[in-house]
Amino acid sequence: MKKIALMGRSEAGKTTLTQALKGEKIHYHKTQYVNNFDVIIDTPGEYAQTKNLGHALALYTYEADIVGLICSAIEPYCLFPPCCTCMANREVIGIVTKINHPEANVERAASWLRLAGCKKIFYVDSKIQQGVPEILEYLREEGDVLPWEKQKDEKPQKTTDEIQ
Ligand SMILES: Nc1nc2c(ncn2[C@@H]2O[C@H](COP(=O)(O)OP(=O)(O)OP(=O)(O)O)[C@@H](O)[C@H]2O)c(=O)[nH]1
Ligand SMILES: [Mg+2]
Repeated sequence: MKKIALMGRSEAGKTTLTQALKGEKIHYHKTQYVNNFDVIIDTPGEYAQTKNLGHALALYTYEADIVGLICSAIEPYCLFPPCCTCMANREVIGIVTKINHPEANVERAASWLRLAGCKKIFYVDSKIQQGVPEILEYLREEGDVLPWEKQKDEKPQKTTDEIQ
């Protein structure tokens, strides 16, 4: 898998998306520091909201193959300045989260991400895995086996009667 660094304001849904991408049970956990996992870097929202910590985010992009700017569909304003993606010498994709929220304004969030410079935008509800397979597919590299393919290829377990 290509390694993705997730960035966005607090509550945008970076950790929930991380859990969804890893196929873990979704549970709330406030991110206190940068979690540099094998193929995902989950950053605390405060890094994107604080000028000095923002510089640290720029450094973390060098550890990733792709940067994911996260904007939830219920954010009241955009944190990312126009054309900020040119600050990263990595591909930057946009991810709109919480798309099924009753107050969601999905197109507004997507237009902010496009304004920031994201050419490719994904739409997710991490809690129900909606849009998550599309991101995994995008991050896949040659030889990677995605979870649903693994299940398909797995042979059914033999029963004890069949073994005897
Ligand atoms: N329904 C729904 N809820 C979401 C989604 N993404 C996040 N949430 C909820 O939003 C809240 C904040 O999500 P987090 O993933 O912790 O947000 P974060 O961006 O990691 O926040 P920080 O760690 O503070 O930077 C949690 O209660 C999540 O359950 C989503 O796609 N759909
Ligand atoms: Mg978090």
